[in-house]
Amino acid sequence: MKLFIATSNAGKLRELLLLVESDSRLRELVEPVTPNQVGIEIEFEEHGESYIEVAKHKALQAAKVSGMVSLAEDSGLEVDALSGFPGSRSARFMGKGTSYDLKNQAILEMLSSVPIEKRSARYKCAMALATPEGLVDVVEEEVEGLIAFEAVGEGGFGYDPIFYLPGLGFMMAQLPIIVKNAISHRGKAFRRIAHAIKMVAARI
Ligand code: ITT
Repeated sequence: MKLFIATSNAGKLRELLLLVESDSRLRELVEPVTPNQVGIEIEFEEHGESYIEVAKHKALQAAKVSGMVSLAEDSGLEVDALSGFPGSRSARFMGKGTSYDLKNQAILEMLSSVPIEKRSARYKCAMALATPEGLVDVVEEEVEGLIAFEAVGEGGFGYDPIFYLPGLGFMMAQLPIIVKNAISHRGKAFRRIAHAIKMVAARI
């Protein structure tokens, strides 16, 4: 079965492709298809609802446009000291074209006087699976961390250089992608929805 990985975000795409690849049963059942491979430009209109609602909307829209079973997700970084900001505005904060070096510096500056014990944050990810006939499943997961005092690491994408994992003692951007997938909001959400993907693939 073809599975359309409906995202315009290269970092998300890389992680999702590896998640499919890492599951031996899925690898047999599913052929992942990227927007580039089929010449579909993903440009979701974002509605200001919950991650779950936005993820559902993205997956349904993608399935309709592509005619394929589609996987989409909506995610964001929530910083407690900023009352959950940037949250659903994580991609649009300072403009979509602004580099994450600048976005990360801006967040570090906003938190410059915030002590370590008040720097808690989390990544959230809602992931949805839809067929052209309708929604199949949606899940939401998160990973807790702290906003560091400086950006470190070259891996991952987005806010990963400032997202510190106290349990591991590393920034998210210091983890190899396979380790990030093992602990991340996206990896956890994917492993939960993988069951639904297998069910749909077995039925088709
Ligand atoms: P699509 O809607 O096309 O999938 P997008 O980047 O616009 O791509 P979102 O609206 O879901 O996606 O925004 C998610 C943003 O949250 C993303 O652009 C990053 O800024 C941030 N983010 C989410 N997961 C992340 C991760 O694992 N590492 C770093 N930043 C992340």
